[in-house]
Amino acid sequence: MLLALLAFSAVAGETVEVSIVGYQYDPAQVSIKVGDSVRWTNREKRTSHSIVFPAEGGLESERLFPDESWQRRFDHPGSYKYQCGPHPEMKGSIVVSE
Ligand SMILES: [Cu+2]
Repeated sequence: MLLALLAFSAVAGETVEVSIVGYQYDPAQVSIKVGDSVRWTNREKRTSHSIVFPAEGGLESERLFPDESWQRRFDHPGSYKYQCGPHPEMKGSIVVSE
């Protein structure tokens, strides 16, 4: 039981916020630790966006309409580049370290 609690606390990371506004991810570059999460929130007035990870078979969030959020936890170190589905010129990256 105690071991289970310790294991849970070890993987319960922080959540970093990224806003989507003006056809940009803000901040576009984020550095986190393994086990942390990133939450993207669409702050536009009327445009929808998504988050796509091309290196992972095109893993994509749902389309986010204004004020909607999507989050993903990162359990492995690495550099994760992403872009917007409908606007591929919108780019960002997450660097995950041990
Ligand atoms: Cu977009």
